[in-house]
Amino acid sequence: MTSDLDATARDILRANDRGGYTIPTAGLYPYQWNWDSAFAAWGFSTFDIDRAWTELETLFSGQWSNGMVPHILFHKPDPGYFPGPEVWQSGTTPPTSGISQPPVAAILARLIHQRDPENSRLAALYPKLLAWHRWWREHRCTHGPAAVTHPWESGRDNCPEWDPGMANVDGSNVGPYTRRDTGHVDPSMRPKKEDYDRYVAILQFGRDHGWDQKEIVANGPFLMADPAMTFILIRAHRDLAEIARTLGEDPSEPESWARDLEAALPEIWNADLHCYDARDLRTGTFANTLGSGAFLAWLAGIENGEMERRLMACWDAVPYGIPSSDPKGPAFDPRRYWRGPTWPVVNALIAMGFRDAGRTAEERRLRGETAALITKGGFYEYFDPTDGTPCGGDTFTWTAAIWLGWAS
Ligand code: 9WN
Repeated sequence: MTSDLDATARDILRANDRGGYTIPTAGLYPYQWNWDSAFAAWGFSTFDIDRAWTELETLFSGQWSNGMVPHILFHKPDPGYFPGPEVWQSGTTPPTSGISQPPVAAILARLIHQRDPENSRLAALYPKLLAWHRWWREHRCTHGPAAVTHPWESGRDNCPEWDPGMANVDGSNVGPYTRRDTGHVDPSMRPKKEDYDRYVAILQFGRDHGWDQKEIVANGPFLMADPAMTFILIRAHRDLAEIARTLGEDPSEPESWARDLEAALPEIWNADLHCYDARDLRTGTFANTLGSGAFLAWLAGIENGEMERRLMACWDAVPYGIPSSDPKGPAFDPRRYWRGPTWPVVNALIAMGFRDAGRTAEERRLRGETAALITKGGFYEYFDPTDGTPCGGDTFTWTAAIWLGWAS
């Protein structure tokens, strides 16, 4: 059984390979996405190490001169996705989006290198990773914790954490546009029209200001501190420092960036919620909602008893995986994208934290629940955590990749 699924997972990665880069799934997502691609590389590393490094190299071929690695690389035009390159207008080659996505590449590059101790390809990537991490430091960590300037930058598009920031975005003047996502999958499982109007409005602000990072952070319509991004960055900075040591480079910069983010954690601790929470940096208000971002504390090695009791109660409320929002909270919607479903890819990141903290029982439980979802439902994008129903896109690259790298 397991070996059949291993073979299917490898077939999915090969079928989604467009020559040097992997699309998340045909139809719905026809381009190269940033964090999907880093997971794809991890999946490839289990059976084709050369292809794994190539995936990361192609991702960094889209790096901007300011160090940012964009969230989408538009290698070849495809009318099946909105918003495409003509909307973003990056002015770069290849054309890209104008925002970034969770920087998991250093975390996964380190795991890939453990399978391939030869240093040359990691060494070539290292300065590019360092430049990207410096971009995060200079343009997204100016308020202390890591911030996102667009819900798409977080990778968790419509999660309830973004509701207070989105409430202040005016989406009424964006002009006509045609969504493509709702033609590929069930619209009731996707973000709503009012969400998309605001996504487009935030995009238009960045584009109309020539993707000037200082202007976007100072005056853009959306700026929220993100616990998930903060925890991912802490872990990624530390892993980058380890990579530096392996290569005989100086690890002190990424080490100090990780320490500074740890020192900023009290700013996103919500004492009423008993866990880390997103915070609107324009108004100072907390989102007051428990989401999967809070669970990524373990990925950064952050623990405390109060948080643990709260998070475990949230997990115990569903049979399948970590829900993307609290099943007992008012926003919970078990099949609507990031407002309740469980995501194998996020479970894999949380499990890395469990493993490193020596929490073998929790790691085993999360792996078992994630494997059950895939075994019963297939390699879908995400799942209903209450009954395991598969949702979103099928033959999904990162679900196949985490199966090969972790869940199998
Ligand atoms: C916008 C590709 C991406 C993931 C994100 C996920 C979704 C895009 C969309 O798909 O976002 O970037 O159009 O909905 O939220 O995490 O990287 O799989």
